[in-house]
Amino acid sequence: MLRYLRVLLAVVVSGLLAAPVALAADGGGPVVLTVTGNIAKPNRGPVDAFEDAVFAHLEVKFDKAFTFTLAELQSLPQRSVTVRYEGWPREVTATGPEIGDVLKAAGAEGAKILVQAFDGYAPEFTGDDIARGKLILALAADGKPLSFGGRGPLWLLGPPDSFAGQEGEDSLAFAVIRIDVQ
Ligand SMILES: Nc1nc2c(c(=O)[nH]1)N[C@H]1C(S)=C(S)[C@@H](COP(=O)(O)O)O[C@H]1N2
Ligand SMILES: [Mo]
Repeated sequence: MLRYLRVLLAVVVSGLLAAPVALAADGGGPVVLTVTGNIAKPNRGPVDAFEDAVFAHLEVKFDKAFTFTLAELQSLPQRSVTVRYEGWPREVTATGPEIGDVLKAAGAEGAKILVQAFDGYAPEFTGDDIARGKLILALAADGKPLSFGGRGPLWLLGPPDSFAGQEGEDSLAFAVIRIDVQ
């Protein structure tokens, strides 16, 4: 009987401990970025019409992808961009991983890089644009994490010469949810 109780106690305790450990192992939070297209090491399967409601709404289709949580993006080398585009009330210093480093971590390679936002806005870049190494996926600005409903949680940002033919802040998408590489 005592032995039975001890086993029962062990099962209950391990059950209590299991949940937080699992959360830490996946990066500690929800997925904030999905990289699709030509990726070498996918960590998830095809778009699911029910679970992936926003992708389904935007008519996004993929059969494999590589996902990042915010913590995983924070664990990549962080870069800063200080910029003030026309019409902004002040200069902004934003930090986050360089987009090339994000693609490298996802094992993504290609000449056509589409950065898609929550509202469907989806500017396209070339491999040469990315190779300039000037575009970051900002996670924070002026020391504060970017919010959903604000410019976050991920904001594509760079100085005025970040990519070929750049005109001001055109193509600098806020609320980025997906990068597709072809
Ligand atoms: N998600 C998203 N990001 C976007 C856009 C958009 O429509 N959706 N418009 C772009 C364009 S064309 C410009 S000029 C700037 C406008 O940003 P502002 O609010 O700082 O003027 O955001 C860019 N990022
Ligand atoms: Mo614009």
